[in-house]
Amino acid sequence: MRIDVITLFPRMLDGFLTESILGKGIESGRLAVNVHDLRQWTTDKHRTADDRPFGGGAGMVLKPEPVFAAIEQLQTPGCRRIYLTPDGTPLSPALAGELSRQQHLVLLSGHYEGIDQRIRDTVIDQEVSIGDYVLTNGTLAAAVLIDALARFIPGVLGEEKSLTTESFTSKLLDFPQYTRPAEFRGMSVPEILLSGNHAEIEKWRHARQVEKTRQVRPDLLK
Ligand code: 6GU
Repeated sequence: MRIDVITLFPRMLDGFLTESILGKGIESGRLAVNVHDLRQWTTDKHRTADDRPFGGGAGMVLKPEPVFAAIEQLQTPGCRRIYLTPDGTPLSPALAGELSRQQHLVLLSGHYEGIDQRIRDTVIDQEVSIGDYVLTNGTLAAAVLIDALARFIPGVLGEEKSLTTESFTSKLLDFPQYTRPAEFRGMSVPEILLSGNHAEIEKWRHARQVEKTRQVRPDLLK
């Protein structure tokens, strides 16, 4: 899968793309992420990518010219062009899974008060939000989207089976995990986990999941 990110803050993604599970997916060639500085498509000497909004108001708005030029250069037939914005469709596991099956995504990160509406009307296919809070720009949201969908690309997550047992694919929150030592500062690991009785362990874990979900996210049980 190929992903192109267009942003005013390309360096925000540096560490994110080289570390951890995602870095391995990129190394293995299953995922290729290219980060582009929007300013490379500006044409004036100040490299202006934004301007004040018509009609007045606070903040700055991304200008159409560099964004159209960027998307027109990077897009391929059949690719999905996505704008990250707090007024987009909420990101869900289903959406992350669907996007992970695309061949090519172009992700546009906006900033400040937004982007010229003509961009959204013409060269954007889908608008995605990562939650009901506002970030200063969409670059971290693009990172979140990439991370969420990379987990659905076969071979990117080390162990395939962790996908199916984790939170939200099952609609239950996770059970508690423990590792060595069995006793730490007077706190013991629950006896059942040391018993080797896998049927009983499964039962215990499921009960903890239901208990945790009822406490923290009762809406998921409805
Ligand atoms: Cl996609 N962008 C910004 N700027 N803020 C957000 C967001 C996106 N999703 C939630 N908050």
